[in-house]
Amino acid sequence: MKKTRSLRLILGDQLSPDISSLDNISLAEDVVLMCEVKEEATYVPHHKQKLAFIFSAMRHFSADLQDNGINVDYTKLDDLNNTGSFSGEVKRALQRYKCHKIIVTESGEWRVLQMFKNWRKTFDVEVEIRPDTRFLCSIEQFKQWADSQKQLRMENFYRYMRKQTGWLMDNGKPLGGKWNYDNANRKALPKTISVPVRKPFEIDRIKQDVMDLVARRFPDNPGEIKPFNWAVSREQAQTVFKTFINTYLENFGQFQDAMKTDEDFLYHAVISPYINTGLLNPREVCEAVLKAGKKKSLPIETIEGFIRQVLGWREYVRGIYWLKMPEYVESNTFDANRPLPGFFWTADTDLFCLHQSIKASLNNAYAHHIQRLMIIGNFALLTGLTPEAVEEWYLSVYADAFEWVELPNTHGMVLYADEGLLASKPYAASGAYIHRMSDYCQHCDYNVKEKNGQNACPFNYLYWYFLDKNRGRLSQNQRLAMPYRTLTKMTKDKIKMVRKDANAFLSGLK
Ligand code: DLZ
Repeated sequence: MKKTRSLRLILGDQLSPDISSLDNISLAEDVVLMCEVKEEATYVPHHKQKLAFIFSAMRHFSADLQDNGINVDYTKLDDLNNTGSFSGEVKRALQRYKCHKIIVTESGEWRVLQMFKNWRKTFDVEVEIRPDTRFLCSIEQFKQWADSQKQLRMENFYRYMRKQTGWLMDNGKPLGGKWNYDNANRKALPKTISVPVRKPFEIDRIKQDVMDLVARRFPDNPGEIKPFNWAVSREQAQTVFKTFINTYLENFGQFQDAMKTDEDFLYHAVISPYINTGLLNPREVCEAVLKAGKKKSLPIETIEGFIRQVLGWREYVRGIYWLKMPEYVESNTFDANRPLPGFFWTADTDLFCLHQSIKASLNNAYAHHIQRLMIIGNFALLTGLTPEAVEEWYLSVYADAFEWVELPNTHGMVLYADEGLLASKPYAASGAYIHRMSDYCQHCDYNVKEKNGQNACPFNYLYWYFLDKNRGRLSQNQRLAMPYRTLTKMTKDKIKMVRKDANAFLSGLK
């Protein structure tokens, strides 16, 4: 008899009811395979909460599929026969179910896609790899856009996507007259404002089992498992998103770049882990924000700021990743080679802004984008930390981090290690920026107003040291014309002091 059964593999970041690998599934015949495997759990030292979030979300998703009459074969990490890899689990399932075909949605990561392609040679069955239709721009469409461009700038891609979707458009022109309201997204938080507290979810049976598993199997991984406040099902993720719309959205735009001591989430949506694992769909969140903006007459900078992150940045970095992998990782613009300091894993540093941002990352498996870019990333850039180590850290600690999104953001935007392919200038800043955007400096042992000497904020002299050291590469960059004019006017003695302070600081960095 002819075999007609398909094996449909669903990965831990493909937890969407409309994932293409489930299209035209036969409830009578087909089997969905989901597996917790050591290979994925250990390819970087994932934060404990990231592991618990992904495994819990996978188990909930499997239960939801089964409630809908779908046949799911689910391997838990601790199952005795678990081979520890996708390939091993697929092989076992093929033998168990006598399938004639594997169906899978293309993976988010290049490494895993190579594995899928290899299966065409190693398994004696057809392997159908379907496009991931959850993105708003396909890989093919991005390539076509890229071919039409001299430079691959996010802003131009974003405008293209605004035209494609018609979002925030008015007769072919940007709504409100401007494409980008980034300038209006940079207000510092007033002292008196208090951010509404977020309600945690209850720890259900699935979460508790998984938290116990992670605590037992990964005791030395970064971060703490508790408090575990992540939503782990589509229903819970929708609740988080609705709360964002009703409670936080109206202030999100103006305070997008603000930072405040011990306020780890401020007005951010904190939905990136849910979109990146598939619990929420990027189109649905954008449409809901557009609708709320109209209904509540919210300021354009709020709505545009949100749409820019999801329709612009998120789709753009994914496009860059698939356009440039696997070579993308190889460049290292500044030949940066300093090892990651130990405090990245403990937050034990006397630079208060860095302490706050790393502490937030380790406590929550999350930090908002300005902490990631302008505090932790800025420090990594200015001190010349090795790109590979910084990238592994970002991929490990954040619950939303999968290589397709982490790598361009870290390699390109944070470290400018891609020779400026992604960012038009390095995101380098002195203490003045941190002081303007946060209240961190007032709690810090260093003095942000001092430029040199033992008490001076290290970001101050490290910033000028970075520009001085990289004159050859950066001084012709138009976007850096102003700081280079200042640097040119600096006296020799002043530059000597900058170099001395920076070298003393860097030699003490462990
Ligand atoms: C991140 C992750 C982890 C930690 N564990 C699993 C797992 O056990 N099983 C699984 O299907 N997916 C996991 N993931 C997500 C995968 O790493 C992700 O799907 C691939 O990197 C492809 O993007």
